[in-house]
Amino acid sequence: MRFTSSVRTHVGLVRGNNEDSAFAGPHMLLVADGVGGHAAGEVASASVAHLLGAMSLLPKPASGESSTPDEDLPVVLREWVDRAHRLLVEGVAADPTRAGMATTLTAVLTDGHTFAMCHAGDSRAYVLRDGGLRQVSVDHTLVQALLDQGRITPAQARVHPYRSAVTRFVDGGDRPDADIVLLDLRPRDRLLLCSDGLTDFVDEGEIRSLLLDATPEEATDNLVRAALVAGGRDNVTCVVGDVLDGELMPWHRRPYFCRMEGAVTDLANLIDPAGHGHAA
Ligand SMILES: [Mn+2]
Repeated sequence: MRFTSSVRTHVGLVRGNNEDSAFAGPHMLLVADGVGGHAAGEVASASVAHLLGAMSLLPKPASGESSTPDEDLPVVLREWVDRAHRLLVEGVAADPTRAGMATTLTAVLTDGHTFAMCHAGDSRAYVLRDGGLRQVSVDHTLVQALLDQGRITPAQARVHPYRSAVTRFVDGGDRPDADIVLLDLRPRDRLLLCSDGLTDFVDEGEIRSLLLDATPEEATDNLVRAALVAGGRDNVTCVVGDVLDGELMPWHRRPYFCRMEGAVTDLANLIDPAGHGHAA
């Protein structure tokens, strides 16, 4: 199995810069929403998105790509996230004005048989199957914690003064506390990864209807447009990927099927634009 996908991002109608990054390739889908002053939010999201996206293009060093046992996929993803974290540590050391930069990360990787997701922050992953939409990520936010504890209602959560407070990130500080889980996906499932610039402004009923009966390109266009119609007060990024029955794409063909959008498309935002791998 692999993905066919579309990516769209928009700076929105209020903000002057886009701190979101997205990557979509045959074997990985990813959204990262950066935060931090002095343009460092862009650096965090772009560097993490670029590193993980590039890793998904590598042929596996072992003997044949399909020989890897399924349970290794979360371990692989964990290693990539740790490597991205070390890159951000290095980026802060190189330029202390980047201190405090951070990014959400929601990424799904496949080895052709299984799917693993890593997730930190308030970007989201949804699966559309047989017309039903299901959120498969858990928001790492203060309001989600209060909801889990039964201390507020969903209605109170929507208007909570601290609803934008995110409790987990990938940043240049401690090793990231990302969720890494296997996802049960099969051919004809549709994945949506999105930044909070979509979900803060467009409800899940509308998201579902915009994902139905549309190509990935139409769906991403219509989702981003819906966020703008609703005010567009944040950067908005959507990745829609359909699960295809088929072999992994040979490594030399993968770049032709990859798309990047947002901060990651500007080389000036990459901590290691030459990809020398100092952080490895
Ligand atoms: Mn955002």
